[in-house]
Amino acid sequence: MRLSRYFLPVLKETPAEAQIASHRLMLRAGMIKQASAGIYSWLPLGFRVLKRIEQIVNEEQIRAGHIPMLMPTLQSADLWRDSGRYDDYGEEMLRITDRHGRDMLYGPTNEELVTDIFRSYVKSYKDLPLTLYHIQWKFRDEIRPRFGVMRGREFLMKDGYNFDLTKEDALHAYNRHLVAYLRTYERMGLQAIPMRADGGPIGGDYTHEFLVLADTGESEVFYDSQVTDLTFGDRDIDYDSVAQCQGVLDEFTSRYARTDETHDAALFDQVPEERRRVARGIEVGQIFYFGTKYSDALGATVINDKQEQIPVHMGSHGIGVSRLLGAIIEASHDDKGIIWPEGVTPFHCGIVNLRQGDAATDGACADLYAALTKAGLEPLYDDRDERAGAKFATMDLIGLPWRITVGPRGLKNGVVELTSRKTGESVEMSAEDAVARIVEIYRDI
Ligand code: 5CA
Repeated sequence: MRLSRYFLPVLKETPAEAQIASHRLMLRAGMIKQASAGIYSWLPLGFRVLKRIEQIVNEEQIRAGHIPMLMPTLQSADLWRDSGRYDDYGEEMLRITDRHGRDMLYGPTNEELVTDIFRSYVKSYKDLPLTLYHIQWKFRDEIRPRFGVMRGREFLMKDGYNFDLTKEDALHAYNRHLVAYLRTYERMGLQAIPMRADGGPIGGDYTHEFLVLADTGESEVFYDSQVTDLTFGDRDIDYDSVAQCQGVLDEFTSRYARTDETHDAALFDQVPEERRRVARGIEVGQIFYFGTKYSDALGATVINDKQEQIPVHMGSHGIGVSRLLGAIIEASHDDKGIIWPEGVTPFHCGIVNLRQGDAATDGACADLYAALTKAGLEPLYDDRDERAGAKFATMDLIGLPWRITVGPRGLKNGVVELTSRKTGESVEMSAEDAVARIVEIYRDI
């Protein structure tokens, strides 16, 4: 993409309404624009990152054997009356009446709808296990939407639902989700720690939240510092292996790590004092096992091998897709702007032309652009007629991990400059080497 033809409305001023870095930077980098309280338009740069995050979530869900689909945002109130949640959900639910006077709602989550789909088609234990998921907009009429996409009213969520014959099978599905989530967050450059939590309006008493540690997080968390040493890395997991998935769950959840809702001071005291931590975190996902709560209420049963009709065991599993942008920026920025991890960056690298209009630099930039594009990468080429300082400031603000700077002086010596946004380090090399280096960096991402 050429910046001169793109739509990147960066702001010079720091927006007064933004209290935390990620919100400020998303506004300044022209990623989002508030449409009304807690509701945002995703401008092209923000939309790109959102799509990358969705793609990683999709890839990891499919790898775990979960099946993508799409359910609507608007739902009929009837199903929610059957489950008993129509009244329970309270004022957070946006209720709508259609022209025929029918009660509708903008879905805050999808347990009812997916259970209805399940009960309409699945009749036999032979069709289990089954996990369906979608990535869809949700609406929760939060009393205090704040921090930009972090606590929105309209937000994008991946929500998945497992249907299993037995509790053991459903717990395997739970563990599978935990593994898939660990992989998902790590690919985004995040450490998200599973912590025992509370079921809230979704229900169930077996649930973990995934928290990214950050001073600006809304949740208070208590943990054994050893949990921060754990990484999933590139281990190969067989998602069908009950033992392997259970092993990962045990490894990642055996040390004390809880949100304030389930914090147990007596248990926490058993952690050696030098390892006890009290901090804040951003909840980027949550997994639940809630047994037969919805299948009992909505009649989701299957016939087992003894010809008995039994309710299925279920769980639901959510990732805050739009919230993740905020969480990633909170975890990765400096005073100049965002520092995107390579896994989610909106463009793979920037190209800065220091003398726009000069035949040699224009030509070298065009060649670089073509070579990167040919290699399957998406560069953002700043071809505007601007001062170098302004171009660098824009690149630093929008946070592309790599920048290639092309100027007349370097070209005379046959070199361009490759700069890491993270370390600020610059290395001179030939344009071909710079392309090869970038290709190499993104090879396994
Ligand atoms: N049905 C279950 C799991 S599919 C569910 O709704 N879980 S949840 O309530 O925990 O939401 C899943 C994730 O969505 C949360 O972990 C959080 O990351 C994100 N989320 C929840 N509320 C908001 C909000 N108001 N703004 C942005 N993200 C949110």
